[in-house]
Amino acid sequence: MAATLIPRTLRCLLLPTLVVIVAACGTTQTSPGPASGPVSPALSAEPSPSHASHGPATDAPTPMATELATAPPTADPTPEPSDEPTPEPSATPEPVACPIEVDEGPGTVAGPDSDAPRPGVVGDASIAREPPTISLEQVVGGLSKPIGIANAGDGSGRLFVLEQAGRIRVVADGVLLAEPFLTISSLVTSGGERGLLGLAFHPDYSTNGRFFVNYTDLCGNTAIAEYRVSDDDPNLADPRPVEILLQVVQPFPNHNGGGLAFGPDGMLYIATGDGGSAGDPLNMGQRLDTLLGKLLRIDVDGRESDRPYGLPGNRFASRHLAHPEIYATGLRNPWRFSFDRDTGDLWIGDVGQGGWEEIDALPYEAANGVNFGWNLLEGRDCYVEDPCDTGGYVAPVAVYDHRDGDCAVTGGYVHRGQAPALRGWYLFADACSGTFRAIDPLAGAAPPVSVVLQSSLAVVTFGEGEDGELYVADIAGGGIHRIVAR
Ligand SMILES: [Ca+2]
Repeated sequence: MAATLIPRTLRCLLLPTLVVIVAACGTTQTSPGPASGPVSPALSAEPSPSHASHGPATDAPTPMATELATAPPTADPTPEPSDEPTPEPSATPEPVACPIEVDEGPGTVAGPDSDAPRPGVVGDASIAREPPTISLEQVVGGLSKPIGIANAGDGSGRLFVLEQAGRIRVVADGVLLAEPFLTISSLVTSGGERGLLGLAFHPDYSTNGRFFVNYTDLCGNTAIAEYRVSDDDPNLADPRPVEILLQVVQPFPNHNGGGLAFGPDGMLYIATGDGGSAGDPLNMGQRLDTLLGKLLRIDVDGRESDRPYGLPGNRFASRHLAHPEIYATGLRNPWRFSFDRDTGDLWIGDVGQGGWEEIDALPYEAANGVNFGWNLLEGRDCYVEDPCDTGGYVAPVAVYDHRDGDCAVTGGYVHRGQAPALRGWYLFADACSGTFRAIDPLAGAAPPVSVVLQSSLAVVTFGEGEDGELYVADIAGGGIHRIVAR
């Protein structure tokens, strides 16, 4: 099971795919807001492999895929752990109404911005620090395809781990609880780059019990939904969704983004991919009439007349035909992003096409209305046309190429835990190679990138504990590991 999943998952993260629409529910455009129009039959919950859209050429074994296929067999993540039976939420799912395609035409193009901020979060080089070396300590194992980690910020010290197929598990005092916090597998399409992908707890979770998830729905589209904890058990959520806040139609099975986090401003940020295939054939990254290829920002404490959330003053909102949820654009697959808990700085790991993996970083206020360049740029290089004008796009703070088995960046966090050697370093990894890297945010606009560990894990996510310690999930081995200084 695991052995077949890994290459599939990772290949989908990066390998070029031919432009073949496989689409669930046959949609090619984004459409926020409630579903309308004809109801399509629900898809099977078990999708065909998302790389079914790959042409034969791109599905051929690659050095990377070969390496993964022969990677040391990690423990099978036991598809169905012993605690298996979990009462499914609302036992009979409603018939699925898939959002219909809304073609708004070419729409408005983001374009360059002459005031685009410089990359980096400080911009002044300081005294170079010796990069740390790290190691990993397994906290728990036995998870089924762990793909996300979050904390509730409620003083409990618990970690909440997303299992791709649609469960949230609780790690309390270093122990994986048998009963899931939430099970929504009946609502989730899982496999490849799809599944239950993101989780964020409301900043006032300890008093209001509200939390938010990002998953691939039965139509293959992205859903952002609100849930609440149950009334009487802090380790159990109410299985009934409060509401679905936002749906984003996905034209292809890959590049679904997935990250979800509250910013220092109390707003909910949502990372979407460019919709998939390869090379952004629908130009989602540079269009403002789509929610794809973006970092979105919404106010879950507000409400508009036509939206179940408020709009917090995103700069692009004033542009013709632009979706007002757009905070930043020009992203390819910002699978994981984070805010530095001390400084508020925004860090994005944007998965590249064939050439460059990139890390973007800005003070979060400075990221409102910026264009990170995809698909005009991949990393710092021209992508669709060469030469190209790179002015007006925010360049990455760091890039690395695909030599040495790298192929898909997993954005991390600035370490704010206890170990002095790690404090203040931005740590991230590559999902294909298992290589961990570090950046000193204080080392200027183009800080050096240092390799700090070569691991054998399939690191698909980082997560931050309430105490600032950092964890990673190994989707292949089913473990959660804490990062420690060596
Ligand atoms: Ca970029």
